[in-house]
Amino acid sequence: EFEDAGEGTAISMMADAFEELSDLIKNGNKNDELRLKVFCDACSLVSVLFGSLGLAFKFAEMEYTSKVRDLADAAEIYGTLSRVIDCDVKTDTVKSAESLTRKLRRVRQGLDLIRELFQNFLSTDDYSLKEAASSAYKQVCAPYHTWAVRTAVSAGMCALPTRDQLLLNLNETDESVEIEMRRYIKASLPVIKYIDNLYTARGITLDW
Ligand code: 1PZ
Repeated sequence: EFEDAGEGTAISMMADAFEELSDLIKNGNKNDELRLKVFCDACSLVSVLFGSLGLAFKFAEMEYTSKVRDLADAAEIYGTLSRVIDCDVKTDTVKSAESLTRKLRRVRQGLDLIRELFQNFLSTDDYSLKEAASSAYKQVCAPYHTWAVRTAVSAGMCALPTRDQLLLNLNETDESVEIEMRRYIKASLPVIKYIDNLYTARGITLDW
């Protein structure tokens, strides 16, 4: 399903992009300077994963990609992630329905969901994709979702492919997927922490 474009598999491209982001954060981004454009480019690579999950997660894909797109569209105006939040703080719209700071928070939750899912997936061969995904969702996103959304997601989980089918869809083997997932897990953590810090440094809690 996923076409190998000659630059590696979907997961390896995601891992590459997040390693670059985490390097940027480590080297000289101490002053909140991560560029929104660079961040959104990395986040949009995640969309390729959705194609490997089947139709049940079409709505999750649309939800995630539209938020990344809205952030990307604002990249020229705002420049950096920190400016987005500063502007919403100023206008008191941090948590407002269509605010970019809210969209950034949701995209961050998506990145964390994938990290948790990969971690579960690798923790034991006996874990089905459905179990790995359900438990990741329960931990990372469910607390912030409405009952209706949680119900739809748990219905969708039943339609997830098997482990083996997922590997086929992603063009990975047991060995290669472990390497790539571990790279993403390691590289996404500093990025997630960096985003969380942008909020907490401005006195915004992370309980939403
Ligand atoms: C192999 C991977 C299997 C993973 C399956 C995970 C399924 C997660 C499904 C999430 C569905 C979200 C549906 C809509 C949620 C919205 O209510 C919220 C709040 O939006 P707001 O009110 O702020 O406008 N939206 C979100 O939380 C953003 C969506 C994040 C989900 C991204 C998932 C990305 C990872 C999928 C792996 C490919």
